[in-house]
Amino acid sequence: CIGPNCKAKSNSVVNSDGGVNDLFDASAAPRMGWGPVQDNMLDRFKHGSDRSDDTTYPSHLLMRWKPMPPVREKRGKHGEGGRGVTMKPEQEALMKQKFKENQFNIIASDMISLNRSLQDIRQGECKSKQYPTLMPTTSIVIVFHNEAWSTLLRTVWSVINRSPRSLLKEILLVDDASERDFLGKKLEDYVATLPVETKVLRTEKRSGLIRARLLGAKHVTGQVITFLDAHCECADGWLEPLLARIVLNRKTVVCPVIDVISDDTFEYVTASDMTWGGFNWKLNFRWYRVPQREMTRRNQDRTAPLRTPTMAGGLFSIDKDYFYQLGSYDEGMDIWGGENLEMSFRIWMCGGTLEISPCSHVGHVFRKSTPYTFPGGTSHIVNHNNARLAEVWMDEWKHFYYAINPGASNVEVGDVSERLALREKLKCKSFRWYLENIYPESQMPLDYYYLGEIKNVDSQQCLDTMSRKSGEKVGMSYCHGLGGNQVFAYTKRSQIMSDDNCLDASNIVGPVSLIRCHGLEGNQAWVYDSKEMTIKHKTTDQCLEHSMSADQYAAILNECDGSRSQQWTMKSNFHW
Ligand code: LR7
Ligand code: MN
Repeated sequence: CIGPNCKAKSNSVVNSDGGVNDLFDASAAPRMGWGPVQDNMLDRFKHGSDRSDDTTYPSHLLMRWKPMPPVREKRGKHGEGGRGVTMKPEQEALMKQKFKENQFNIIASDMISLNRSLQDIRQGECKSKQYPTLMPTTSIVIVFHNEAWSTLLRTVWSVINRSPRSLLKEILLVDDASERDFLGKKLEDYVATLPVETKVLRTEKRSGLIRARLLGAKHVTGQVITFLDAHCECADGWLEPLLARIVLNRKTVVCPVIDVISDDTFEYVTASDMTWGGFNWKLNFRWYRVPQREMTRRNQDRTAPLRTPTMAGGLFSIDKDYFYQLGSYDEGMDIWGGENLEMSFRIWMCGGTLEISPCSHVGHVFRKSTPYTFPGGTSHIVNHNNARLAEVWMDEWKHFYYAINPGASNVEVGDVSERLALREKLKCKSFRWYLENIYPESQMPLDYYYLGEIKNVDSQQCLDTMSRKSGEKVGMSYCHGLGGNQVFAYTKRSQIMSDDNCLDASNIVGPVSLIRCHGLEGNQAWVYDSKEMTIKHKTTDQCLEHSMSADQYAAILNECDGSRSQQWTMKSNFHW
């Protein structure tokens, strides 16, 4: 992620503890030669499922395949086995200077073979999993704008080297109006020499990644579309687990675990398989820890597919017909952002399933900022895309987005009538259904009394997060009436929250703080009495007070005394 407020994925290591195999045994699958299979042969693939027929994969579209042998380590070369590159001190200056061009260390990347080997980092159980003998083919779609040569081609080679050849229909590289010479004819000449059919498509003008992907999808001749970013490395056995889920249910969209390729050394670092995708009020995609609830559903099996509320957006496989049936992408979205949550909500609300397959691993170079331009301005574009997503899919919860990000209420959303018609046509469920059934852990409160500013009657100042982090005290400041840091929700679970932080009085003396909401009441439970205008802390029965004496910018807890400094209004003076 490179958007505003982006936090790069943290490095962590996979623990390998296994469980029961979720996929069926391929030895039980029908044995036959190449070519079409009969419908009844596929019945074997469906046992134990309660799917309706439109999720069944058409059997004549399936292929036999065999796994690829691992890429051998090239001795003495840089970065082999996924190791990082150590730079000589005299290279540092040049490295720093060139870092800006891609927002990663291009010198390190250029030192590493396009065919470099990686450690087989899969959990033990994954290595012995059996996949269906017959699976659909896939086309790989990689969009890019001004990507570096070595990262782009290493992505391509990792696909070629680690995907079963009979399942790999073609690779489509979509150049989104890059301005780098080597991405022109040189790239076309190079791909002509590759052992797998690879095409370069070009958008006429800068289209953004969403429309570039749509152009790529149009040219796909395989059965499944697999999207990748242009700076990835696919690990051993990455493709089979993705396609296997789609054979079982055509309406499953599957993501790999996204490992971290260091933007500095290009070391390949395994990511945790215990994280899934969520989002916050600002509609940023975020990684969160997989809750116990989902582990229970998976029988504690860490190799079983993980149902994730949202996906990061760049790396996933989807059946081609399902992609279009589901409404592909919103063409009104520009450059970068929003399409990942838009598609995630759409998949779940309209009858599909979104998963992460813990046995599939693909590395991605996570960058701390964006190297390319956003014509029209980064925040304008991201706000525009997110507003479209909020207007079409989020029902009343769109207000949380506009409240915390007031800049978005003024951007032009454009015409969303086609997307609303799509939601109607597909008979999609409500956002409430999504929050209740798919993402109850979300920080979007299901039921709430109030969303707006909380103003002290005495000082006429407002509670303000001051953009502080979890654990710090809540601020008080002049009520600006713009929302943002002064927006709080008072929920039916008695929380007073701003995004994922809750007003918390764990310090009985001293200022009240903002701490990550835990949903367990305790120090985070408050009762607003609209007659007395008090905000009472449930467990201590004390009142929230704007203290002018000790620290005039702090809110504290004190014995309730009916004073004006303990009176608060929850009245919105702004419109979203
Ligand atoms: O105008 C553009 N045209 C493009 O073709 C802008 C970008 N692109 C290409 C770009 O070259 C790259 O290949 O689009 C791809 C994604 O852009 P990145 O790599 O600059 O951004 P990112 O890695 O932060 O993108 C993440 O969020 C995006 C939101 O729109 C997309 O969903 C990306 O696919 C997504 N990447 C991933 O999910 C990989 C894991 C990152 C995380 C979290
Ligand atoms: Mn990327």
